[in-house]
Amino acid sequence: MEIQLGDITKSKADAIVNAANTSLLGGGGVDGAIHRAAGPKLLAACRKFNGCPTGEARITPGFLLPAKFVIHTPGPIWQGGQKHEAQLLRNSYQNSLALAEKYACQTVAFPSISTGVYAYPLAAAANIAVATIQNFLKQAKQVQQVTMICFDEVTMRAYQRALTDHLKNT
Ligand code: AR6
Repeated sequence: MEIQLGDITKSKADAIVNAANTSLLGGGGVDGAIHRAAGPKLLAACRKFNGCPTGEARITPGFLLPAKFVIHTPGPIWQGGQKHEAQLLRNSYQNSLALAEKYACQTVAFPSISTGVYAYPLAAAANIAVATIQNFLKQAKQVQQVTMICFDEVTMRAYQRALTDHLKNT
């Protein structure tokens, strides 16, 4: 996997992942940016799902985005760590990757799910993301490259640290 600084709406990956909410009807942060860049057809496609539970994932076309698909997953809202947040965040990465695999995506780009408005502690979230992605890549048949696209340097450094630690310990 790779870690980059950038704007996920510019990514040419086969699929980009959206840090959505359970309504799947858009919001602020990366969700707002993806809906603005994809155009109004994205919202129309999302309405058909009637929402999505935390940790699950749904796929739509990318419409006006360079990416072919958008995979929408609501990550957990941080509530102190005793509300299954870690498992739910793992599920968001795992279920998004499983959908990418099912749709024969070779390249997938993720934002830092749940570490913005949802307030998941950054270092802990980065460790979960890296471990889940690296484990998935060991057995993936379609997905070849996964990129974490970090919007700021603090976030990028946290994911770089998580990847370095993961590679040291495996
Ligand atoms: N490209 C990549 N990363 C971005 C971009 C971008 N264009 N814009 C923001 N980020 P957040 P959450 C980063 O709050 O915590 C929405 O309203 C951002 O800096 O977008 O999962 C949804 O509708 C941060 O590092 O997502 C939900 O209601 C990361 O993306 C709620 O926010 C995630 O921040 C989801 O909260």
